[in-house]
Amino acid sequence: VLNYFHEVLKKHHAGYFVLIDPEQCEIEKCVKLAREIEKAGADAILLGGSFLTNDLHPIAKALKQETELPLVLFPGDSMHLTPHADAILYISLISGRNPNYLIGEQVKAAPWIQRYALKPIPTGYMLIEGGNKTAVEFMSDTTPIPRDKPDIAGPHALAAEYLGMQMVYLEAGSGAVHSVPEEMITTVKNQISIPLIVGGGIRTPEIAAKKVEAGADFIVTGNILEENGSLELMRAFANAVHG
Ligand code: 1GP
Repeated sequence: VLNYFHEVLKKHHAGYFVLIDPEQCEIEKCVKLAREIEKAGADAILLGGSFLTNDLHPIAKALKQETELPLVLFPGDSMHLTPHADAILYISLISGRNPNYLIGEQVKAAPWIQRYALKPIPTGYMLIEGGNKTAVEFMSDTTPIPRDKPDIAGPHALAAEYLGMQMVYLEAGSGAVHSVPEEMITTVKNQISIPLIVGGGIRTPEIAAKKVEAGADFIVTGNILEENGSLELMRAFANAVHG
């Protein structure tokens, strides 16, 4: 899947991922959304969220059966695992100083990732202040990096690369009032050579295009398509990101 991500970057200016939060949709709605995501030209489906009470297995299984797109888990913790996916963003919340989300959940998840034969993609996950308290901030009990401090974000991303991580994810949090600032994206991008994912609070294709221009390699949208999952809007996002 990581090779596929690199292929996407060779083909397009940047790639587009759509996040499906299993907490926000029942199976049929999730499947319908996934079919539209595929038709719209997105590059992968991320599946996950900060807090989960729905059963992940049947949702992932249905998505896998109904679409050809890579299905990548985006877990909130070590319980959010299923064999019905292609890969998992093996994230360490490096902007925080909570050891449980730096290494604890990863240790608990590792044997299950092996058992389920999921491909782990080591990802340095950085929470950036988004103007409101998001679920990820609350659940992880970590302090986001202030949005006006790109100089703090840069070395975090560089440390992720030096630790051998394969991607960096700048996250304003799902439903953030403010998305990650362009200045921060550019600062981080200039310090690393691994792909940069940006998500949280991106609500229009124009804003997505600005993030790409600033240096984002992959854009993630979630909420906006759960609210308005029109094929047209998804196509507009995919086109804006692919350039
Ligand atoms: C959250 O970055 C994703 O992890 C998506 O955020 O739901 O605000 O688009 P939104």
